[in-house]
Amino acid sequence: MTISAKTLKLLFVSTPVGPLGSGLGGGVELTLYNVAQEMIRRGHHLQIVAPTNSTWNDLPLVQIPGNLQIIAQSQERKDPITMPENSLLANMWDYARQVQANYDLIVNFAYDWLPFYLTPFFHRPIAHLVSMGSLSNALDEIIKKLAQQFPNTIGFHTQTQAATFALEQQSAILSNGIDLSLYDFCSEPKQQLAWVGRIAPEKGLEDAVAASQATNILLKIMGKIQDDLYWQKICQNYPNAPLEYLGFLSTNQMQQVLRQCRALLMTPRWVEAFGNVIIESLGCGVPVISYRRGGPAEIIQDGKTGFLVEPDRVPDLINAIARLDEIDRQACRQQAETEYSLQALGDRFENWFYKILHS
Ligand code: HBI
Repeated sequence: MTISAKTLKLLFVSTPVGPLGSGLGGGVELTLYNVAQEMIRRGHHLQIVAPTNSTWNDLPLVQIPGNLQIIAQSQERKDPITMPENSLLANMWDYARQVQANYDLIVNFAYDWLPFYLTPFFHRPIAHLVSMGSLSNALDEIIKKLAQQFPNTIGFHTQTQAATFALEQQSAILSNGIDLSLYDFCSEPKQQLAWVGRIAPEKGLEDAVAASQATNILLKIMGKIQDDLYWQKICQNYPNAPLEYLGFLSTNQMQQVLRQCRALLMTPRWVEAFGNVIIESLGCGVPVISYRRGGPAEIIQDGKTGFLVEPDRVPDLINAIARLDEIDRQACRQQAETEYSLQALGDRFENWFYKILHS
């Protein structure tokens, strides 16, 4: 049988920043789950190498112990690579090394130096999904080297994100995708807005809170508090903002709140590689108002499924909120179905895997 229709034996190696199901892995956790689910549905054989205490009991996990990796976005661009003792990352990749002969392709979901460095030492091909924009010189360097040595094996979510690494080679642009059956369309929202994401400085929550205070529209905030001081400072600086913090919710709980909102506010301070919450919002028929920066600028159809505004300008967020009635909520759901379904995601990843195995 030609390889393009062959059943693949895939080994997915998780992000090392938190157990799968904890939310610490942020967007890449959701991506890993959705791609794994879709590959199994297509009949491929899959094993996921995951941190201990992972709670995904409906997917085939091998749980590996060890100390979590420091999150990359908390480090400086010139910082040396750090590895804790008894590194979970090293332990996961030692496992992958031991079992590699049982698989056609290994897929790395970690935004960390080690898996990129180890790739030439493996005798099985490794595909790398890079889940954030450029943050570290050491990581940029090893990614650039690998892109030259193994073309097509580096995948990004968006062109904008890929551009931050300035690679010579054309890379795989995979966008992202979600299980749209988990998101219920809502045509009649309440007078409320949503903000969903890890509560940390790079996500710019304070701007959404400022817009909520200025418009006096209730802002439903959902997500894990990653930086407590940052959250406390926002609460002190905007005492009159009508906020409701709901914590880190399951996908179903989150979408039950999100779907009833007039819009999702996306206020990234950095080049958001993609922005899973955007397609989750579109899946519920909820338009997205975002800074014209990174992934959101490639996803939102300005004026049709949301609004793109000048980065870091709260008054422009407020103007866009006033224009929300111009948006047809059905058009938001339609875009999600066309571009961000599990089917569309699976096609992009499967084609990427076959392309790597062909070359
Ligand atoms: N930091 N060191 C490290 N490794 C990761 O895999 C990682 C991270 N920070 C954030 C993160 N992954 C994900 O939340 C994003 O890629 C979405």
